[in-house]
Amino acid sequence: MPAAHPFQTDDPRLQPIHEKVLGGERLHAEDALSLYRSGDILAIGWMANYVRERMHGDKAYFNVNRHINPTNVCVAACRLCAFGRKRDAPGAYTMALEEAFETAASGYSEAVTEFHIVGGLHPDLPFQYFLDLCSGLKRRFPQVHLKAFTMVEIAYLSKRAKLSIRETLEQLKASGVDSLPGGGAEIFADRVRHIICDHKIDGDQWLETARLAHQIGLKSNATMLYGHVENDEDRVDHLLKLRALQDETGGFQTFIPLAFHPANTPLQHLPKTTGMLDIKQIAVSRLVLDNFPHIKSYWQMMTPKIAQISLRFGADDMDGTVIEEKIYHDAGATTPQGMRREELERLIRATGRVPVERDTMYRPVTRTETSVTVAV
Ligand code: V47
Repeated sequence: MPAAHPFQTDDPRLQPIHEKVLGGERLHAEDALSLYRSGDILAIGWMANYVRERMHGDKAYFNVNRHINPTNVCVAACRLCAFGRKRDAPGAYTMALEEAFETAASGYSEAVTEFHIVGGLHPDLPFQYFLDLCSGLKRRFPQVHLKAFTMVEIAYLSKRAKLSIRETLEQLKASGVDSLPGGGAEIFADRVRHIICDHKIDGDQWLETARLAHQIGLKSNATMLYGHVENDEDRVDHLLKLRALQDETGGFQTFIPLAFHPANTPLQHLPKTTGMLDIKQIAVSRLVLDNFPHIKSYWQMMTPKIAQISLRFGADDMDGTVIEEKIYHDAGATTPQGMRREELERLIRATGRVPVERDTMYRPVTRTETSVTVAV
């Protein structure tokens, strides 16, 4: 059983939570609020680590993936974002399909197992472009998993194509989409959404789109963007809504808390998140989302150092090699735009965990000099 060291805290609010955690009992909204309001990060981390080790032992997952952002042209103009551009603005780009296939192929020497594909809400690109993108990638790279399009993009594409969300998802699935990434969830509360992403689908629509994806057999991830204008109650509300949907569908694989990077956004007057909040957010996520198999500490946005420490505070996954990250780098991230597999493994080993290369479905991947095999 995990955690040989005794649990200690001088914060009386944490004692009853500790008892629930040991007994495998579900935490409620007030418990989650107490966790956010306590300064005892070691006690919170102890509990999150206990749960993490109960679920995954010493395994720490990563994958070898490539990001493809086919366009940064976006009609939404979210205040949280430094990536999107209006069609004619300097720096706006849209990849021709051949360009997207070439992008996919570059860096392929690492034998990626996943393409993570997200982009702006383009006012003119037809739905067929996205179907052709996916079917073309599948034809060229049949063994690579396509984790493509956030709930926000799905809802937008369905409007553009004049199809229901279900039909949109079904057509994308038939063209090669294997699962959906977790972006666009931000914070579900309307008050916050009006400030940071006024033109996006609302929280209920995000959840409904995820529900429909899960119903047709597409797994997805979920994210939460924190560290801007939200408060503790908003974060708790967000986590509990995700937990409730997961009870219903079981379709979420991984939860990824994303720290807000203010640089180059209309919210650049806001301060960056602190290390304390980043680590606490990982731990609270692990404790509250008891039905999510995985908590990812995305090194690109957490920094490799914080992501590494989070493997002892509730996270069991660091995401991947992430060749060519753009969204955070446009928002001032100073992390590298990719990391080699050996470096990720070194960071994980230094925490005393065992690195496990996984595919998107968390099946172990075995590599030799000449082959990549996924255990089924
Ligand atoms: O939805 C945008 C966020 C998300 C900023 O599913 C910003 O495996 C911080 O969802 N500062 C996209 N965050 C990234 C994402 C993701 C990343 C890694 C793995 C997975 C997965 C999903 O990035 C957006 C938004 O929430 N974002 N701008 C910014 N300035």
